[in-house]
Amino acid sequence: MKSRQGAGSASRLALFGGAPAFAEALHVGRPNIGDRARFARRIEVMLDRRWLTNNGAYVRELESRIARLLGVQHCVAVCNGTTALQIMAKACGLGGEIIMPSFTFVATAHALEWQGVTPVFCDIDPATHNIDPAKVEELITSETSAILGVHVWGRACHVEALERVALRHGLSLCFDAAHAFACSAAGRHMIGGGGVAEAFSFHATKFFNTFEGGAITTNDDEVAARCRRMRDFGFAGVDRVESLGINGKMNEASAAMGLTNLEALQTFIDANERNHRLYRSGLEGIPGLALVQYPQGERCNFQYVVIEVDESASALGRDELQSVLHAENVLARRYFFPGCHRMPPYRDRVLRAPLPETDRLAGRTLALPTGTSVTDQDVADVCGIIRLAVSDAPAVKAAVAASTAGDTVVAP
Ligand code: T4K
Repeated sequence: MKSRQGAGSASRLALFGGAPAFAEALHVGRPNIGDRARFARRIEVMLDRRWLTNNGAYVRELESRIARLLGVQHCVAVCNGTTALQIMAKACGLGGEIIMPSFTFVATAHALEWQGVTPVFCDIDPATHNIDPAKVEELITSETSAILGVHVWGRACHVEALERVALRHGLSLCFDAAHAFACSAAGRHMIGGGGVAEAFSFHATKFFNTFEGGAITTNDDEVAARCRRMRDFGFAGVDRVESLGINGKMNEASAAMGLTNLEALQTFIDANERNHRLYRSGLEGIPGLALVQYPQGERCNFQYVVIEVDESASALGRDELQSVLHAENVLARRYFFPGCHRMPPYRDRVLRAPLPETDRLAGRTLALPTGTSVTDQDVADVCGIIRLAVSDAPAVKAAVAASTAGDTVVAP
């Protein structure tokens, strides 16, 4: 790998025709994997038991361990985070319109829209990247049934402020906690027990994964019972269907992965925290670059390393920086660009209120590789590439424009 240390000409960047810094792609979402031997043993046991899905022993064990970890009464494991959101919404009786942020992965909106509930997009607080409670109220109509907060990057929403708005208007409050497994809110409570219910994703790219998977957590016995029924076609017993349902069950291989990864949870968090710390020092002082920080005094999973690029100070836009990194085989991602409200089918609708902060942020954020497969040297190299690119921003800008237009890229 070529040296990235020190100031120098950006001509060393792969953008100008050199070899990429990374021979293999450095991904943002490489899965964390716990002890393989323990996982393999669990799979053997599962095969011997010949019980592969439908509320198996591993699923039940995983649910009770997660409930204990999060300090919540009920955990209902399901096949993915999107289904968790859908079952949660249905089990909580949400309909009509739901107020939610646009600055989130599109699954949050799709999960609602898919079942005929209309997402109404609310702007975010630029300081937290989360839904702005002060802006929720002006979006409420007689059709509104709920507020759906998203704990973006695992940083808790302003739960109490949202609770106050929900209470004032008789709305339900639920959360998309896809990013927030093992994180706390307000320094005390683990995320999972907020609002009526919360929905988690355990997708392969999440720091804790069950291949595909997710869960709904709640302290409400009725909601939990409905979620259990609904994930299993509405069955409440053999041959006894009590409600509408779907197939949202988690299988035993996924639960075995979950149990194995739970045992390694702290190792994953430590690796993420270390990477985050290394990025913080590696990116320090680069003009126009701000690393999203995690709140002191909270439990955090540090699973996203996100930078905000302020082009007026860096002289390089977020997309240009992404082009530089991609040329080096660093597959940084523009989470969450361009915001749900600018994607089909939502983009053809009239917004109830403008979303200036969402638009601004969606043009500035870039997620960088982290996780247990990312080494200290990888982080140092990624930081070196970014520093080099910003140090010679005008030349890099011109080169990105030329390569986009299909022209010859001229080294500075
Ligand atoms: N709510 C929120 C707030 C969410 O962020 C998500 C999902 C959901 C709800 C829905 O939960 P799920 O239904 O997905 O459980 C990824 C994930 O697929 C998605 O789960 C996640 N959020 C979102 C933020 O990121 P993509 O489209 O970026 O995935 P993809 O395939 O491009 O993978 C990302 C990176 O990870 C790539 O560089 C490739 C790498 N990768 C991926 C997989 C699957 C690996 O290295 N190994 C792998 O096995 O959405």
